Amino acid sequence: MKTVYSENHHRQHGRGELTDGYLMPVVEKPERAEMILARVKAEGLGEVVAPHDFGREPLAAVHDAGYLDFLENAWDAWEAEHGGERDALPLIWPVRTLRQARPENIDGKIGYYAMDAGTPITAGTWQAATTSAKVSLTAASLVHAGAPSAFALGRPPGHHAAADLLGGYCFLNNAAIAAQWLRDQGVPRVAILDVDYHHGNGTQAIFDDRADVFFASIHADPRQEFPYFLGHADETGSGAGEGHTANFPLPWGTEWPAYAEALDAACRRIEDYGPDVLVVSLGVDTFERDPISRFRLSSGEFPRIGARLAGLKRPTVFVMEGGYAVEEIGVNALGVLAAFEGG
Ligand code: OKP
Ligand code: ZN
Repeated sequence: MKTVYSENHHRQHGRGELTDGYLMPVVEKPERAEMILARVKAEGLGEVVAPHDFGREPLAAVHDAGYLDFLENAWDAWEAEHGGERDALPLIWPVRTLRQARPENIDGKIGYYAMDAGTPITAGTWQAATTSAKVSLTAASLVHAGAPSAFALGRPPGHHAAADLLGGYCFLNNAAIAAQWLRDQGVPRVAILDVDYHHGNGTQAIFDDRADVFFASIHADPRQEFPYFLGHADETGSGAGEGHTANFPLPWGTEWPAYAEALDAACRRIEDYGPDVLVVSLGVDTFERDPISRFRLSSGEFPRIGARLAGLKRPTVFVMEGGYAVEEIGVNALGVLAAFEGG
C-alpha cells in the first residue's frame, strides 16, 4: 500500500505539556513519524507519496468555522499577548456553572476550545495540523480511486479533536475528515475502527447522531484513563445514530487474549454494519512499553491486529494516531500494516 507523508509535521513540535503537575517535554514529537517512515521504507511497504491540497471545505465539513478561525490565528494572538518564547496552553475552562460563550481574549479562547493543558499550540501548529488532514484526505482519495488500502502517516494525530475542540495532542480530526470526505464523494457507508489506547472522543462526538458513519473503539476504560469523560460501554450513539457507536473499554494491564476478544467483537459489529470503506484510527500506544499507556501488547501481537482487519475485506484507510515508544513505534505500526497486506 502507498504511504502518504509530508515533512510539514515537523512544524508541530511543542515545548511543553502539563503532566503530573510539571511542565514536561511533549511526548507527541516529530521523531515518531520519522521512525515510522524509516520502517515503511525498510520493509518496502510501498511508494511514499506527498499529500494533495483539498482546500478548506473538507475541514469545514467536520469542524466549526469559528474553531477553524481560532486555530488558524491562535498563535499570532498568543504571541501578541505573551510573546513567542513559550507555547500557548489553556489555564481555565468553561466547566459546570460557567457560561458556554467564546471570550475575546486569547487565554479565554484557548480555554473555550481546549479540553486539556497537554496540547500546546505553536507557531507551526496550523500548518502541521492542516497538512496532517491533507495526508489523511489523500490516503482516502487513493482508496476511493480503487486502491485496496492506503496509509496516512501524519502527525499531529486527530481522534481527540471534536467539531470545536482540541486536546490530547489533536487539533483536526484526520480520521473524521477522511470519513466525511468519503461520504461527500457518495460512499454510502463508512465505518471507523479506533484501536488507539485512548478513546477517540472527538470522532465519537462528530458522528454520534449519525447512521451513515459507524464508530467502534477499543481503548483503556475512561474510568481509569484519559480522556476520562467519554468512551464508556453504554455510549451507543444518539438519535439517528443510536446503535451506530460501539465502545469496548478494557482495564489497565490488558494483554493480547482479552484485547483479541474485544477486537473480534468490534470487527463483528463492523461486519454487521457492512461499510463500503473502513477507516482505521491506528494508534500503537497499546504497546507494553508505551511510556504513557498501560496495555501490554507485544510487538509480535500487532501483526495479529492487521490480520484480523484484513479479514474484514474492506477498502481500508489507515490514519496514524498515537504511540509514544519511539524506538518501537515503526515496528509496531508496520506490524499491523504489513500483516494487513499479507492477509
Ligand atoms: C493522544 B492519543 C500523560 C498525560 C496524558 C493525553 C494523552 C493523549 C493521547 N501524563 N495526555 O490518543 O494517543
Ligand atoms: Zn492514544
